[in-house]
Amino acid sequence: MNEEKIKEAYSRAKEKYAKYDIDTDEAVKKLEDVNISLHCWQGDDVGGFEEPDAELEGGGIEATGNFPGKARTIEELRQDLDKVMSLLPGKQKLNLHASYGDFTGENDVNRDEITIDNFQGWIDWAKERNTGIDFNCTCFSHPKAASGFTLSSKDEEIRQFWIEHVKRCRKIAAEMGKQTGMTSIHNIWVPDGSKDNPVDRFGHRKLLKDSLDEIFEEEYSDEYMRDSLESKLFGIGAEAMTVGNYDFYYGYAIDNNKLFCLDNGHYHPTEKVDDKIASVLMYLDELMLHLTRGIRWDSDHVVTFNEEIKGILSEVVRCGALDNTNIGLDFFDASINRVGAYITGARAAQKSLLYALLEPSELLQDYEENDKLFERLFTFEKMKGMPWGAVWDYYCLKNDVLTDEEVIPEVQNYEENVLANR
Ligand code: RNT
Ligand code: ZN
Repeated sequence: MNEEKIKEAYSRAKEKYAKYDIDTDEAVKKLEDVNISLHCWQGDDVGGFEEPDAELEGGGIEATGNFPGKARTIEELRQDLDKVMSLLPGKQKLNLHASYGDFTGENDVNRDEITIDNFQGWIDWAKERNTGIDFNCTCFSHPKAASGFTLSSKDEEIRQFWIEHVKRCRKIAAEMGKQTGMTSIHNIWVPDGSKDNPVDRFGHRKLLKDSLDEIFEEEYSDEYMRDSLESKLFGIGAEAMTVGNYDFYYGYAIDNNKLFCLDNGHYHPTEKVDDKIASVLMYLDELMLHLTRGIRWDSDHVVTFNEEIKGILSEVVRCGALDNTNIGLDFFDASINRVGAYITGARAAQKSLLYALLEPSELLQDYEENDKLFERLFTFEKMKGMPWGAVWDYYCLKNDVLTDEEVIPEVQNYEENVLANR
């Protein structure tokens, strides 16, 4: 598509949206300011770079597929992430898991011994790219997570091991924030749960609470790092109880002024995250999102431009919470080109946000308040046919990245010249 055509289509779209009092330039500007946190774990199917290679076990999460060319080393992952970022408009930061540090040579330490030395390379990488890093402790895929319990384990030695790990991760996150000049969100998700009905839910939840209390004793400047807590309904092998369920972490976050992480794969299938946003914002002033796509279960398929993601991001915009929402991606598909998966999912999230920013909010609210509910419904439908795609193309052009039309050959090229040689 040539520049002139994109601009022409954009100016027609701009006119159309103006009829609804929507300023497309303004929407594009807002979109440009949003930083998407790009999860490292799509690059290698949640494997990480520890020695020996950790199996994705004990976590109730599963990457399926064996498409060739996955990143096997930090260098390969960085190469892929650079490619991905070059194909994304707007801003991105990195969302790193602790298992993705540098564990070579002297840095080959266990998770309760990690230090900034394991991550300085990533910090330097981020600094060179003028961006920041969000961080995650890795409390799965490890022999000490094999029982299915980590921070809520009744085995005191195991519990202390994970407490130490998470404490160190928070310290590393603070250092990441300090060095990059961008706050690092440290997200805690633990797989703890049981396959069948336990008798002592209370005991495990009390242990998780005690562990968190101990972990958070050390305070870091908000400017450097903030804590986020991610709940879950169930996982494979933890069907009957997840210790850190919604009620648990929501209560804990409110009590302790922590961020709450909403992963849209972590709820009952008919329970929607968009409906939770305004409620959570009544009590907490900052959110973390894990955008994903579950098919029949928390399968973590690549995010697409669908009703669910549009709904979540529309709520964020409607609540005026864009500035205090951290948008992270959380999917991992090993059955397709992984760089292509990143680009598809990240662009889908950005498109959904653009779509949300192009909503005729005043008109819709007016209909709602005047009981004109057919009109509200029809307007939602009408907006689907509006030329948001022309605004998206213009956004790509303005950010000097390829339009959707040009993405496939570029990714195929990368597959042929880089991924196929791995
Ligand atoms: C698992 C959680 C968690 C993980 C990452 C790898 O169900 O969604 O966020 O996907 O930590
Ligand atoms: Zn998640």
